[in-house]
Formats: sequence, C-alpha cells, structure tokens
Amino acid sequence: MKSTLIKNGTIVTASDEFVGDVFMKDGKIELVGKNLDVAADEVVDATGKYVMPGGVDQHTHFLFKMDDSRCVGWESSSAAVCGGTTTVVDFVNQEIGKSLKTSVDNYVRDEIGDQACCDYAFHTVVYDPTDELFDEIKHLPEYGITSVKLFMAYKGQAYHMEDGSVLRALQAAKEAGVTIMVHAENAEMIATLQQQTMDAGITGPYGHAVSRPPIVEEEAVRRAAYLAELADAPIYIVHVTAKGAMEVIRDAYSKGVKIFGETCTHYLTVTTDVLKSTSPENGEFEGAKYVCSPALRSQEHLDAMWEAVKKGWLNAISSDHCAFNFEEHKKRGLGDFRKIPNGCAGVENRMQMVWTYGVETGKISKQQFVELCCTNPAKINGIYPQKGTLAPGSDADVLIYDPDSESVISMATSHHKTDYEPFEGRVVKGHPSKVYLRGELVVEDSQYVGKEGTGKFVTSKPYGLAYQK
Ligand code: DUC
Ligand code: ZN
Ligand code: ZN
Repeated sequence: MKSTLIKNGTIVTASDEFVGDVFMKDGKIELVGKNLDVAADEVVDATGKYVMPGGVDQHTHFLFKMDDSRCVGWESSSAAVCGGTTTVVDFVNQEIGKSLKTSVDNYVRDEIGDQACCDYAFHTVVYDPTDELFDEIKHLPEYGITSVKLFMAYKGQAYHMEDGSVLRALQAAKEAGVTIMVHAENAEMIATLQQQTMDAGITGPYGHAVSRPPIVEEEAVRRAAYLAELADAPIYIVHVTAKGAMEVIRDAYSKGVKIFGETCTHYLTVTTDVLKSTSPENGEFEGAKYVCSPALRSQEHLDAMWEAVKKGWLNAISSDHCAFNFEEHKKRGLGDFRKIPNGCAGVENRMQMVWTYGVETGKISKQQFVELCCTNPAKINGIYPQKGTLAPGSDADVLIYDPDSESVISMATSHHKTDYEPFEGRVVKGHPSKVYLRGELVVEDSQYVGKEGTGKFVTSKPYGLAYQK
C-alpha cells in the first residue's frame, strides 16, 4: 500500500495544536511531527487547513423501524465520510427470538453487505429480554461488541424495556466491561400526554414536543442514575437534550455514580420552533421533518447543552442519524403526530455543524471539537487509540478541513439519499477538503471518491471510558 505525507497543516488533536506533518503508510499513521523528512509516494500540501482525526459518530441507525417505516440504510454510508466521519458506531437491533450474535451476523450480511463506505463498530439493542439475552451480554466482548442499548421510552413498541430489564442488563454488563446505554424518556408519561394532546385537538407535528416535555426526559435520566447506582455499574445516557436531565447526570456523577452522556448536533443547533414550521406544499405538516426523540427544545436548553459539552458534563456529540423520508415515512403521521416515525438524517452534517456553531462562535475550542466528535466517542466504545486520534499506530483516518469556505446545506448536494434535509439552508463554515480512511483517499472537496465496500468492522474492547471514572 502506498504512503502519504501530509505537510504543513495545522494538526489538531484533543490535546494539541501545531503546524506540522502526518506520515501514513499501509493504512496506519507512522509519524506525526514538525518538518518530517521522510520519503512518501504522495505529498499533500495542507497549508492553511486543519488536519484532524476522522470523526467517530457513536450514534447512528442505518437500520431502524418504527411501525411500518424503515429508515434509509447503508447505501447512504458515503454521507458519513463526506462529512468527515470515518467511523460510526451503529445500532444493531436484536431480532426477536434470536441471539445478539445472530442478529449482528444477519445485519452484516443483509444490511451492510458490500456497501460500507466508513468503518463501523456496533452497539446492540435489546428487543427480547430473556434469561439467555442477559447471559449473552457477558459474552459480547468475544464478538468485539461492548455496548448495549435499551429503550426506556416507546410504550407499545417491541424495543420498549421495563426498569427490571435495564437493571438486569446493568448487572450482567458490569461482569464483562460492557457499557449499557439508555434512551431515557418516561414511556408512561409520554403515552398519557400523547393521548391528552390528541384529545385537545393538537394532532400535527408540534404535538410531538407537547407530549414529550423536558421533564419526561429528566425523570427517566434520574431513574437511570438510580438503576446504575443500585447495580454499581456505569450507564451512558444517549441524546441528552434537556437542561434538567443534564444536571441530573452532572450531579449524580459528582456524587460518585458512574453516569455519562452525549448530546447530538440538532439538540445544540435547532429549536423546537421548527415543529411549528409551515410550507406551501406541506402546510403545518412541514414540522414532521423535525420529529425525533427526545423532541427538540427551546433555546434555554440548547444553551445548556453547549455549556455541558464545554464543561465536560456531557462528553460526546453524535448525530442520532436515522434517515426517514418525508413522503414515504413521515407522511404516515398526517393527522396523528404519534405515527410520524421518529428520526432525521444528520451523519453528514455533524462535524460541519459543530465546527460552525461551536468552534467558529467560540463556544468550544478546536481541541474540544476533536475530543467531542472523535476522541471521546472512540474511548467510550473501546476503539481508541485505533480510532479517534492522530498518533503513531492509529488507523490512518484523517480529516483535512478547509476552514475558509462557506456553503449552505442542501438536499441537492447531500449524500443522505433522503428526500429532504433537516439542516436545509443552514450556512456552514469550512468543509472536508480530503478524508482518508485507513490511508485511502475517500473524499475530495466533500465528494465521495472512494470505493463502496471498503468500510470494515472495528472490534470494540471492553471497559471503555465509562468504566474509567
Ligand atoms: N429517536 C430518534 O429520533 N430516532 C431513532 C430512535 C430514537 O430514539
Ligand atoms: Zn434513542
Ligand atoms: Zn438513536
């Protein structure tokens, strides 16, 4: 395999920033330093650009089903690398009646096949909480998988889990260094509020936010913290959106509970108002484009999320990419917001959005950007330092980011393969000038130039960051 020397870029890691060079060979980073004097097959001038680790997005659903809708799958995985994300940690849903291992094997064969454009690790999602399942959790690291997600939300869906299942999962997981993740919203409160919201005549997309106020998240996060304390096991709260929920995590952690959490791009950059948006073609149903769970919040909560990522109270930013289409999927909820499938595309936009609205505005430093979007997600999922950093021996996953350009997010240029873009019209500063995946150039000027199927499975190791309190 060929060698590449990236010269004179501003190298940014979670702890460093300097003008220097990166030398990569045979898919690995060999040297990072100043004025490297080494022969390479190719020399790339990165003057004026930032050279960073490829992004790690620890929260994507390239397969998610809600009622009869299923989101766009791996055929759109070039979107990840085009946005600077070289590794995703994707959710594999347990097939009812089957083991996690079989579910993963089927997923790799039937859903990924030879389509992966980015590398991938997995979390498994519990659908069938049997004795065998809890036993299998202890063996997951043998398959290179070290995290399991349970949904506390979604009453009536197969994946909704009771507290007892969360507790049993925590108890099993800690025996093997597996990290339990939860989608924390109170399912009972939501179901009741949904009915009341419908009865009050609020049937459109805004009803989604009305029936999922911040307190339903705060309550479930508090319960999750108690469950983790009871099990004396780490717990990771995915997609934190609400100020109160974040404060529960912050305060429980400082009390000694091993509780951690992430937030997502949209919970930092989009307010709940969009659920009320209208358009000539879709009328008040336009807001369905922004239905995701938890619901989008007011500016006060967005500000709290920025403070939390800056201060380290939340330690990662993910996309929660779950790419439902508008015409085929979202429209199933016309007249009843409960039937709008929850989720939006976003894997392509995460790094540009966080850079623009976080780094460019001074809310977070460049080092924090790398920490939140690359390094911490790799550490949480046991794939660091193979992924998430620029260091000798790491995979040569490199993002060369040109900070000077300005562009507008638009469906016309997106790789999500959806029929709308949730961040449509947002102006972003900078773009991926080049992206390397294990030393191979896969993106040039935000365009995919790689070969589908080059993405590979990454083995996660147990006892990730959540165990290292
Ligand atoms: N929330 C979403 O918005 N989409 C996927 C699943 C979830 O919990
Ligand atoms: Zn979720
Ligand atoms: Zn999700």
